Amino acid sequence: MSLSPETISALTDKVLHAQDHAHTITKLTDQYPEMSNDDSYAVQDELRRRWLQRGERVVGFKAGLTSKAKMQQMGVHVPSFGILTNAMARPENGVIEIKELVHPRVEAEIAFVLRDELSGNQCTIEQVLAATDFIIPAVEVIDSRYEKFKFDLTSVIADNGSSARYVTGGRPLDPREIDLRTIGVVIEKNGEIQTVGASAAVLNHPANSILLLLDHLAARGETLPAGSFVMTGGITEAIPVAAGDNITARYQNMGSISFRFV
Ligand code: OOG
Ligand code: MG
Repeated sequence: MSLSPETISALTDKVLHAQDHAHTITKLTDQYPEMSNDDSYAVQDELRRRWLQRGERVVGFKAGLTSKAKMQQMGVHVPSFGILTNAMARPENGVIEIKELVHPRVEAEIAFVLRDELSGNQCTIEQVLAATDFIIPAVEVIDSRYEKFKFDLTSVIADNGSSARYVTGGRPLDPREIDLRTIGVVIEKNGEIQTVGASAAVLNHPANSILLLLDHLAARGETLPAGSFVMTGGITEAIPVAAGDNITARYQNMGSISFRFV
């Protein structure tokens, strides 16, 4: 950590204002080049405190930048983690207000819901699957608060990994019933295919995102509580959206998720 608690608090104010009021800010590392990833996770801690204070509930976490497509699109080659609250959730077949966002993009992910707590940095994929209640399709709407959607790892962590909205839906599955590496996904915008992928794109197996998240949490003395909802990262590159766009993400054997931007 290189920044003082006062600076972390001021940076949290800045990020939270941009998130709440849908405006851009310059990269935090432009102002504080010495800022570290630990400083940025301290900003996330402070964001979490503010959200809890105003009555939001933490429902889980997201891993991001976990596929080659996403790393190449963003020019950042190390995964990041973020916090998810109930206020970011939107219903399947519902609408998402574009005016609440800066320059949103959508990405299709596999999400896990845990039945049991997971902790420590020694877990295996088998342990993750045994602790999982179900997996479910999730479309994340990311919305960087940084100008032109351009950032470095330290800055994007402080913006909670560009988290903005997410929509779950389709068909939940027992992760032991299918091969988690070969789930195909198709993203359509207004009926036209935008991109296709398979779930192995996420670190060879989406449960590897959970293992990285557990390492991250263990290093901070935290665990992944029972009931956690975890999004494992975009399988393909993210697709820009505008008002009027209809989005459908189709998952092999897991149904589909649709919603609309207004
Ligand atoms: C960072 C968040 C990445 C994912 O699934 O890869 C992410 C970004 O691309 O803005 O959520
Ligand atoms: Mg994502």
